[in-house]
Amino acid sequence: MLLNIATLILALAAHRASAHATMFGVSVNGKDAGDFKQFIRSPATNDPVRDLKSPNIVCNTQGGKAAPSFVKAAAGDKLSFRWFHYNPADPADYVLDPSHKGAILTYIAPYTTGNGAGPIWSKLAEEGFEGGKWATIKMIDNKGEVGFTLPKALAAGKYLIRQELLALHMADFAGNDPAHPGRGAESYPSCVQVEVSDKGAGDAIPDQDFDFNTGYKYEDKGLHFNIYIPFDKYTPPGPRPWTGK
Ligand SMILES: [Cu+2]
Repeated sequence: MLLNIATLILALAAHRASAHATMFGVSVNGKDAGDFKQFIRSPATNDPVRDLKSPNIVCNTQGGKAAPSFVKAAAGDKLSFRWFHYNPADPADYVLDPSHKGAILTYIAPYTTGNGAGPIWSKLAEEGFEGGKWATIKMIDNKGEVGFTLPKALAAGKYLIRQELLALHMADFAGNDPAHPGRGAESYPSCVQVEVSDKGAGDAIPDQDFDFNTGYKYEDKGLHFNIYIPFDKYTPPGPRPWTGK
């Protein structure tokens, strides 16, 4: 009981409203892709999403508002998404509060102007707790950048790429536990419009058909996980990554 109270105080203290993050940029093979508002469907705030039944869990609160343009890339390119707390131009600001320990997951779907709800997603990359460090802490160490590679086999065309910080600092109780309201994993999803060129592209269409509203469950061990006690292993929610093979 004492441990539980200590954990609760720790978790509540960690959850300052100001401690969240959102996505502020994209690089392709190390080159900045320019004004992020052109291709990221940015939410109006940096608040987390906790409701697994809401379409906001997919591409956040502005997910159904298409951005004007696309990041141009090729199959096999190394993409990098850049996260920050609030204002990357403010030298006193920071990437993410280190209380927000958790996983970083990247998914892809065929392009839609809609909000991304439905069984259209495949996972491209995931990192949870490896080498003694949470993925979000590695991201902070890496100045907010999270890299991944577009599979060589990926077909040319327009896509949405969704990257999610999955903070687990409140996830020692399930997100729908009536006895512990406001707890559970905090998702920070962001969707980027990407156009993959014909050059060097394969012909594989991502086909995992994952649906966040039915595939993410409150009791999933990847979303309901106590980071404050010793553990052997953490497995993120969702399928294992699609490789195009
Ligand atoms: Cu936060």
